[in-house]
Amino acid sequence: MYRLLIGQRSYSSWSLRGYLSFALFNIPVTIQDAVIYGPDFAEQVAEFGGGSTVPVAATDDGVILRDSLSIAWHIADQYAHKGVMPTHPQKRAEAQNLIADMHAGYSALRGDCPMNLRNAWDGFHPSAAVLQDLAQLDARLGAALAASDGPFLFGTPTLVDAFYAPVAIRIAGYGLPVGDLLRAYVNAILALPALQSWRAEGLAHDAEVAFYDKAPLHRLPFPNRI
Ligand SMILES: N[C@@H](CCC(=O)N[C@@H](CS)C(=O)NCC(=O)O)C(=O)O
Repeated sequence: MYRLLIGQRSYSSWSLRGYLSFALFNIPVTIQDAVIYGPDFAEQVAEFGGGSTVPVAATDDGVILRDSLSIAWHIADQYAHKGVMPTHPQKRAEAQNLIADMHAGYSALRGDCPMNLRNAWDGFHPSAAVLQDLAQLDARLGAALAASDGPFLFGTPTLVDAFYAPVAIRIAGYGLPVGDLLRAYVNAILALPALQSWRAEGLAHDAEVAFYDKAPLHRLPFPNRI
């Protein structure tokens, strides 16, 4: 049985990736909540066996996974039979490339458009660097979606979708310009029951954090589809 330490569901994009790495494949996991930047955060993460960030996953027999990427690797190793990654060698290599892209890159998009499942924002103007990230996303995710015919990057949900769900949320929340294939993908991600229940829990329990407020942009309800 797995335990997973996460930050606030409304805001913690890496926690969401960790959670979906279990939930998309119905792998049982018990969630423990931490408040990022709260007074006990560092202690909670250390007690759980992590480093300094969430998510952290643990098993009763002493396995500790202290990064979203190591969680994904572990799931790919242990649950291959659940179709968590493509098996065709070229598709699998591209799936690994896409996960690596997400873990290491898209820093302008991540920095300028923090994930926020509580509100959307009207009138956001992406910088040139964000537009460059979006162009790369359109090209790389668009190629995967065209090859698989959707609705997910490799047809059925895989770990790659766990990694890109927070990007779909940013596209929806900041009204970012993307092509038709990516728009349809955003809607497929927003309709995932695992994401909807995650969002509902966050709305019910998370306190609003001022850092994520994009005023003077106009606040809108977060959309169910774009
Ligand atoms: N490389 C880490 C990044 C995780 C990360 O930055 N998590 C954020 C929450 S979304 C965090 O814990 N921030 C707290 C901090 O940096 O002190 C991973 O992929 O797991």
